[in-house]
Amino acid sequence: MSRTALRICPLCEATCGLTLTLEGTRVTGARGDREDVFSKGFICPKGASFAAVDSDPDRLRTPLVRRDGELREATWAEAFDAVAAGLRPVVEGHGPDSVGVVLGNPNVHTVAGALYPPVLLAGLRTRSLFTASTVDQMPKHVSSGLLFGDANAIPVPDLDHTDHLLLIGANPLESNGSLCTAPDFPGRLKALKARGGHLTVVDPRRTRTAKLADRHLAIRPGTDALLLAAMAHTLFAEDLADLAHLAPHVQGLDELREAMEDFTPEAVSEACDLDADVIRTLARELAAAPTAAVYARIGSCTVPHGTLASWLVDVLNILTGNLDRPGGALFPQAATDRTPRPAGPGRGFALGRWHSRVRQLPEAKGELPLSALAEEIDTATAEGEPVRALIVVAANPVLSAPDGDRLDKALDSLDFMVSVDPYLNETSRHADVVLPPPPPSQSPHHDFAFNTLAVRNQVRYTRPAVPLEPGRMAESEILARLVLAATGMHGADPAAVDAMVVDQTLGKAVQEKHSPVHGRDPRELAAQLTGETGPERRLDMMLRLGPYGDGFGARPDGLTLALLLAHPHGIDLGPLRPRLPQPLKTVSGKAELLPEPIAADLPRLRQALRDRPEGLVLVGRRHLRSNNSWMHNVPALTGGSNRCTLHIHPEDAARLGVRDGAEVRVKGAGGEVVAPAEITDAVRPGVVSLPHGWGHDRPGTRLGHAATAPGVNVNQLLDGSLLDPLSGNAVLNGVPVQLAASL
Ligand SMILES: Nc1nc2c(c(=O)[nH]1)N[C@H]1C(S)=C(S)[C@@H](COP(=O)(O)OP(=O)(O)OC[C@H]3O[C@@H](n4cnc5c(=O)[nH]c(N)nc54)[C@H](O)[C@@H]3O)O[C@H]1N2
Ligand SMILES: Nc1nc2c(c(=O)[nH]1)N[C@H]1C(S)=C(S)[C@@H](COP(=O)(O)OP(=O)(O)OC[C@H]3O[C@@H](n4cnc5c(=O)[nH]c(N)nc54)[C@H](O)[C@@H]3O)O[C@H]1N2
Ligand code: SF4
Ligand SMILES: [Mo]
Repeated sequence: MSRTALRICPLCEATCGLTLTLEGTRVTGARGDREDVFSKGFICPKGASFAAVDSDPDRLRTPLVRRDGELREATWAEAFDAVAAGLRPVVEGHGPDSVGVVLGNPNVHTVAGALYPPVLLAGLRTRSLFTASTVDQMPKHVSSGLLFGDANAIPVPDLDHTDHLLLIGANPLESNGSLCTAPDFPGRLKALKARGGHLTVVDPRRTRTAKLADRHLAIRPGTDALLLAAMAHTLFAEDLADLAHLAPHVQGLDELREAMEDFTPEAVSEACDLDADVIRTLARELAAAPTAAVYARIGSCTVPHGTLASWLVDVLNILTGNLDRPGGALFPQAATDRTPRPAGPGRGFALGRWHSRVRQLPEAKGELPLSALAEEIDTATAEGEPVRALIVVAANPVLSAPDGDRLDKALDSLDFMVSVDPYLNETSRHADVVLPPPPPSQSPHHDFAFNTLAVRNQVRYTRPAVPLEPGRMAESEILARLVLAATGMHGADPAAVDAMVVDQTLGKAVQEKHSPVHGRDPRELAAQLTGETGPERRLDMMLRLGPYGDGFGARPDGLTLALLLAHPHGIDLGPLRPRLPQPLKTVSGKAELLPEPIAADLPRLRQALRDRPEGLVLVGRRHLRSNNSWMHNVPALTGGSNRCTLHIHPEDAARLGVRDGAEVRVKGAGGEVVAPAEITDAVRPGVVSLPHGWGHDRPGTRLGHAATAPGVNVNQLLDGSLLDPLSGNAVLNGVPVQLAASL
């Protein structure tokens, strides 16, 4: 007999509510949940393929442990014994920094990934932390850290209310949005236009999003910071800067005006390949719109001036008075946010508190660049121990980071490696132990991360749609046991990990004057927690301490897990509201418009005014039915237009003698790949495009379908040397390449 169950989709940042159809314990279908308070029935082709993603026969069912060089099926007990035996001698013999931790993208899409990695890092005390953030959005964290004093205070565009959206280096019609959680992003953009709003898209490719726009500017890759600086310049030059309600919360306006002096529209025009008049128009329109928001993503982050571009996005929102007002860009307030402390000066944000061993690259937000992972393993220096053991959770850096071939070799040289991953793929094949989490249908879901980036405040939780299959272990228990094995407590009850976090959190909360539980007894509070599992009790605790919480009885109508469970389609908490000055945690207590590290990086941007790159540059692209490196194994999500081809403009193709469909050799600093050409004027002249996450042709993986159309690894064209210096983020777009017809 078939039944249905609700499940929030974990496959992208849009967090749509799904209604799953189940036969017994098997998911057979998925449709949008029309009653979901946020997504209201929206679903995309990926979500519609939830069943196929969930039941992929290549998903691992048992742990694997390497014996005599071979990965073999093992029991959970054997696997964790092997983890403890592999990690502890490295920690004890070489110190905690010799154990690297690599955290990948799906950690922001799972309950376990939100709750346990912080405990692992605190327990292990390693500084060798590498995450997908430094091939993605680290520039935004750094700019928010410097501007607002909090690396996680990221304003999001008020999509549903704005009159004017300037959208840069993002393609939400395919990606469904990023650092801006908005189920049905396409519908929201169409609604913006339908209410008379204006959409400008800046992208070197004429994307599906660009086609929807009122204006599309095909900028030269890597030059958005120049464009935005020239817009800021124009606002000052034409006396259009108007901070309005923001004036009391901002400092450094005069210094900023001076810093923008050189960036006239004429000065940047040639580098950006945009008319100076068009740049002026963009600035004037932004200032004139009743409300407006500038929003930028991957194409503006993964470039040499990623932090400057990210900073300028918020600078423009501030200069036009659009930050922190409805219709502009606002700070969401998630239900599991910590109890907001009273406004006032904070500790600020520091960069470079330590450095990587080999290249001396500064940490950002406690992380070292993923681009430096291979060298931190394979290069000996006098400064300290190399990374000898690796804990990889939900990451596939062999494909997602620069120079996978070098990383491949480096991983092979480790003393020990453990991967928490459902697949035996390009990265996990190097592990000594693979710990497979259950498929999403067997896991609970709550968006700890994405609710802090959502265009509407709301809260939803879904329990596992089906029980754990026999032999499966919940990912939260896998990670709790991993924490214990890594920190010398192998064999202890994994529930102790949750209990410890609850004790520490409540112990701290009762001491905070602004907390609703100030002065109470933490044991009495802990006894009130409800939930069937450790993660549920922790969610209950966070909700109750949070900004909408019941404060453990202090606000009886407030949120609790029980209340959330009584609302299976979620609870709407209203539109985004102005919050300043509360989110500011800078030392001055104000938004600091021209922080010192930014000012020190501006000479590099001035230099870029004169750069005229010759030859072709490479950019990426995402396909609607893809998700980074791990969905090419699902037949329903591959084929058709989702192919690993090299997009090239007809003029470039003619000049280089490249025929449509012919194999082309692409060379970069890190290596070369051969891919079929797809001639299209959707990409501007001088730019070629390859998608990432392909290259499934390495031996020893278990990705049967992906291997039938492996594609090539675009990141092999990179050698890891190109970084945004402030954030350590890899440069993945605007990369110089050479082309030659193959054979
Ligand atoms: N050239 C180029 N490179 C890029 C990008 C680009 O635009 N261009 N984009 C970058 C971006 S934005 C990102 S976020 C990174 C992503 O980089 P990664 O996070 O390294 O890559 P993913 O492909 O997302 O791989 C995630 C891994 O998690 C596993 N996984 C899936 N579901 C689960 C789960 O529920 N639990 C666990 N434990 N594991 C799971 C998958 O099998 C896979 O091995 O790639 C970056 N790389
Ligand atoms: N279908 C699908 N959805 C996804 C993912 C996926 O792999 N597939 N990945 C998820 C992840 S991890 C992330 S981080 C998000 C990313 O979400 P988005 O940021 O929307 O990602 P992209 O679709 O890669 O869009 C980036 C755009 O930037 C353009 N671009 C490249 N270089 C430049 C430049 O120098 N300047 C400007 N202005 N534009 C440039 C590219 O042409 C591309 O169209 O998507 C998420 N959603
Ligand atoms: S848009 Fe994202 S969250 Fe929504 S159904 Fe598609 S993949 Fe899932
Ligand atoms: Mo990402």
